[in-house]
Amino acid sequence: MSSNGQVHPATADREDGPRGPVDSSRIPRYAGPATFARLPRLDEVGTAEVAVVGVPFDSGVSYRPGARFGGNAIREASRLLRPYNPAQDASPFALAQVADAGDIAANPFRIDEAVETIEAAADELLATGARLMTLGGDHTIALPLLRSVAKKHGPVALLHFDAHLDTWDTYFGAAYTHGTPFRRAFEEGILDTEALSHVGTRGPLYGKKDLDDDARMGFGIVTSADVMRRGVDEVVDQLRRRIGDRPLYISVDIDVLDPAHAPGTGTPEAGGLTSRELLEIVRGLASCDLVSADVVEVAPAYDHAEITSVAASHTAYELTTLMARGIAEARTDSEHAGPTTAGTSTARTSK
Ligand SMILES: [Mn+2]
Repeated sequence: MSSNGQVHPATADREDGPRGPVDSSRIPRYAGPATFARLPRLDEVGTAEVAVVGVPFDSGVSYRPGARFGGNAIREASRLLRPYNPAQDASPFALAQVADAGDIAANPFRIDEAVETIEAAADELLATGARLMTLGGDHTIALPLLRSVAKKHGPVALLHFDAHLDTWDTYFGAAYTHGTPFRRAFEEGILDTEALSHVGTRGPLYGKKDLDDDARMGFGIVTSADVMRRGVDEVVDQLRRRIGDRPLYISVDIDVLDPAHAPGTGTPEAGGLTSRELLEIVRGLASCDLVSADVVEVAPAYDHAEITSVAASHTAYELTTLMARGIAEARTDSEHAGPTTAGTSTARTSK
């Protein structure tokens, strides 16, 4: 992203801890180019502990296109996020350096090449020590992201919020689509099959075999109706038991939400979660070792009044907070283990 028109010129100095968002009491929230949560760009801070990265790719969709515009819609809707998260009692941008890494330039005409490009770009960011908070893009992008994360951590636990299973085999003979990433990931052995869960599943399938295949891969399902009947706390307990202390990847297809809460998406299904339920389940996973996450399938052309992108921006904020808390905890543990220089817990505001 260009710095032209930037109203908060970067400072190179990071010695006082993470650089936080632009001060919205001094510079109006609606001014200047949008980065996620008004955070600095990655090139302004050098390295980040959490890199927010866009993947404007939607050539893998089976129905409505448009998720290529999702990342920037989420960034625009994230202007109203504030630095303290009371639900998790944490200031994520002070606990860790979070920065907007811009977009991965994936080829819209060659899906195979795009998948390779996304994997290589994710490898590069992960190699710097960053965790990824990826903004989609359609769900195809989860496969290269999981490949990259598994190279670093080994097979990962997967928590998949979605109306759909996304473990179908092919569409029109194509292996890489937004309905097939988790079957490919299973086949490649990059998922920990003891800890795979779908949450929010609902809607018609092609046949019962879809569910049989999915169960054979090791997935457990918490349907949208289960969340309603059993409640958030019980669902969170079950998920946490299943995940344990494994490295965890969370993939959120925004169509997990009811179309009332997320109309701007490619394959909407009635009877979904509320945004309140989704945010509460995510917050409940604070003890888990979240190594990276994505929020995908925001298609702003079908949105109204930023309903969908606001929900997505808050979801990404909660996920980012989980990662920042994990990073801060790991730092505290290593400080107790040996004499290292302590970082401060306050983020400076970008001027
Ligand atoms: Mn999906």
